[in-house]
Amino acid sequence: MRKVALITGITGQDGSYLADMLIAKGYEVHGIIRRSSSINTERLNLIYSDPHGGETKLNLHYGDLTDGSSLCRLLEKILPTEIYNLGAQSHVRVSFDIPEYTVDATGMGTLRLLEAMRTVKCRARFYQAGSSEMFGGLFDGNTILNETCRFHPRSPYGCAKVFSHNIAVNYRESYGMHISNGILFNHESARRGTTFVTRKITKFVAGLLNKASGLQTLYLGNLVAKRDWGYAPEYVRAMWLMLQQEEPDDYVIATGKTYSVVDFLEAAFKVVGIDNWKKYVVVDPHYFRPAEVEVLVGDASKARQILGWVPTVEMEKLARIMVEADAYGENMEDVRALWTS
Ligand code: NAP
Ligand code: F7E
Repeated sequence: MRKVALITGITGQDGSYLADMLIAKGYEVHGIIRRSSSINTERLNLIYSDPHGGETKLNLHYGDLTDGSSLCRLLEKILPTEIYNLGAQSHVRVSFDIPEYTVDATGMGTLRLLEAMRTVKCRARFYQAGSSEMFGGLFDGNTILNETCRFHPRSPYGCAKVFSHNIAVNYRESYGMHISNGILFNHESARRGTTFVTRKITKFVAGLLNKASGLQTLYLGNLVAKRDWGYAPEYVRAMWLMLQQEEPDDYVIATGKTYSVVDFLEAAFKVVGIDNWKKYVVVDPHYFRPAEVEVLVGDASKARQILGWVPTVEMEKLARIMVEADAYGENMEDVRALWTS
């Protein structure tokens, strides 16, 4: 059977891992990339090969979630059997600065892609990258969030993701499309963007090992916020598992444990043998958000029962993996082992 995947957001953290995993599973992988003045396909370096050199399993195409006609043309050309919609303006703080663009790409982009599918009669299975930010400020200190909890987004990004989730459910119900929504809690890795809090910390900590780096102060925002942090390579496997099910459905993907930014700081500094992280950290209100999501923790029991998905990397191990990768480079053997175990 043809196994052809189309990934939006392939240059991002999750897209690059997913592409690697799918190629190993024998898929022909296609990804949509945006034109930019400098090349930003760095995360794909390990799996990219020049198409002029013969057959390649990774195919990149220019397109954009804000440009519906490009999506139609690509679907007609590629004829995917699975579509993973990971493209988004994914930074919560930045979504307050560019709300219109965020909603256009992260919200309307999903609708454009689904409409493109209807227009060209594409029956591919579809994964929508939902987020724990959709729950937002719901946490009351007791509730571990699952698929039955209501949404209360606290940012333009969260609002856009709620729209995408709802339109995905609506297209599943209206047109019988095989669409699954993942509601993923924070997941991090060596490939995490450097302005997200975990990677900002691990990059700084690894820099302390290199005296020449010169950075002695780490400016951060809200240190008491708590997140359910998992490991991205495990989370992309959950996306794939969702599309292998006979019936489409919605799943929370999370570790079930929550830690503060302070906890993560302590764990990351401990990797390089420093107890007194306070000596290096200064709180800068610039990084505060107009509305914050204080605590998130997810219940992935449904994914465990139906998909057989179980996370194995928790916060302390995650901090170690990330600091070591920032210091010495990513260990892809360990990453790929997670997809075959
Ligand atoms: P990421 O590293 O920020 O990657 C986002 C990707 O989307 C990049 O490839 C980016 O391209 C692309 N993109 C941005 N705007 C686009 C547009 N207008 N058209 C097409 N592509 C566009 O995000 P990630 O961490 O891999 O997350 C993947 C998806 O899961 C996102 O939808 C995110 O919102 C969602 N999510 C992430 C988490 C998490 O903790 N990581 C949790 C829940 C949900 P450029 O490289 O050109 O910028
Ligand atoms: O913030 C606090 C900040 O930007 C985590 C995205 O992948 O996960 C991500 O969104 C917490 C927040 O991730 C800094 O206020 C403190 O409480 O790393 P973050 P996020 O906002 O949780 C969700 C699930 C997604 O879907 C998103 O796409 O850390 N914080 N100091 C800081 N955050 C940042 N970025 N920078 C700081 O200096």
